[in-house]
Amino acid sequence: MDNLFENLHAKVASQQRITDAEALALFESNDLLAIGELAAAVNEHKNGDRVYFNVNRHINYTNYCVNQCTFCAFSKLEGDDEGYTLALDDIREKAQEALAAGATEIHSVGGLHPRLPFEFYLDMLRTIKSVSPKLHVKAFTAVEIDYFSNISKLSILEVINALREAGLGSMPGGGAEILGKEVRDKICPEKISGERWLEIIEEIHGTGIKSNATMLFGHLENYADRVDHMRRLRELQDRTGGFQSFIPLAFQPDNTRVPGAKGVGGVDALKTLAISRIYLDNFQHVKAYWVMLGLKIAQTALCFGVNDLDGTVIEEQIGHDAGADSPQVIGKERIVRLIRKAGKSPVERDTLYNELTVY
Ligand code: V47
Ligand code: SF4
Repeated sequence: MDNLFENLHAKVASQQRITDAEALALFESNDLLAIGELAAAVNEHKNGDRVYFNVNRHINYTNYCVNQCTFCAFSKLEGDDEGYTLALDDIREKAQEALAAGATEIHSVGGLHPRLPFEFYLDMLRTIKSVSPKLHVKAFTAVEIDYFSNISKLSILEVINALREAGLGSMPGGGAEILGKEVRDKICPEKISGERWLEIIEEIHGTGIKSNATMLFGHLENYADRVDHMRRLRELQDRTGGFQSFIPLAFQPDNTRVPGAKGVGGVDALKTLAISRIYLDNFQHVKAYWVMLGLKIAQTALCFGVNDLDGTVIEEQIGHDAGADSPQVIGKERIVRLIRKAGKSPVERDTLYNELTVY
């Protein structure tokens, strides 16, 4: 073992945080197995051999979006034949199906629709909760919260409070992309800045609402951009403690407009997941989103420090529009089997990581 890994093993064993320079050195190392071993040790200490999943359904209520992020194959402009907006009745039906299939969570995000009023989003939450108050609604990103504030002329806090009253339970981690300005200006110039994303999330955490954090990787960013992204999240988490899990999202290049982007190989995916586990010492969970990673890499990631396999999903659109070749849905039994075959103990959780069934 060379010096880097010796030092880092000693550091993580004594609960010390690794530096940005050390994270960068890990990205530049080709010793994937040593990185994985370190990440697995960190995760073992935090979560033992438990690997979480939940039973959820995605509802992407509209794909119309006033932004045109270059990495996004999901968004459509008005007039496009492939554009859609779900009616409240459709949303109710999808929530009923989810409930009947044993879902505990509805994960709902969409584009920034040019004309829907803020009231639509409140009605959507009320509709889902009317199906069952037990369904946890994890919805909207900081990008949408900022947009709702613009269209409703309410403050961020007023928007959050109105959403919460209508049934919002927590928030997913989308919209973070790469927080640094140079890359962000190239991949999503119309989106709120990285600083604004962090500011809104800080306000959300201040109200007691939990969220996740994502990082979209494998497009135009370099390793230093990834470390800078994670540093900003680690600093915010030090202040709020409001992030539940970190989810590195592997970029899917089909039908997108990112010049020269080729998508993410298995080595880069595993390395990125593992390094995030080592670096983000104040995040309890690192999630492998199998929709973007594929099931095989997502399962392998469980030996590289990852302790969450996301959910059963159902009807995912954002990654599949961009060419993800993973299934649209996988059943609970399959997730349990994948986790067991990785030598771990599957645990079904709810959105807030309360344990529901230990297998
Ligand atoms: O913010 C868009 C990403 C995100 C592409 O919090 C793409 O539990 C890859 O945030 N290739 C939305 N990614 C998805 C998301 C998410 C997913 C699963 C779980 C959770 C959670 C959150 O999808 C967007 C964007 O970063 N995205 N286009 C693409 N071509
Ligand atoms: Fe719109 Fe979100 Fe797609 Fe960007 S990533 S174009 S904000 S739907």
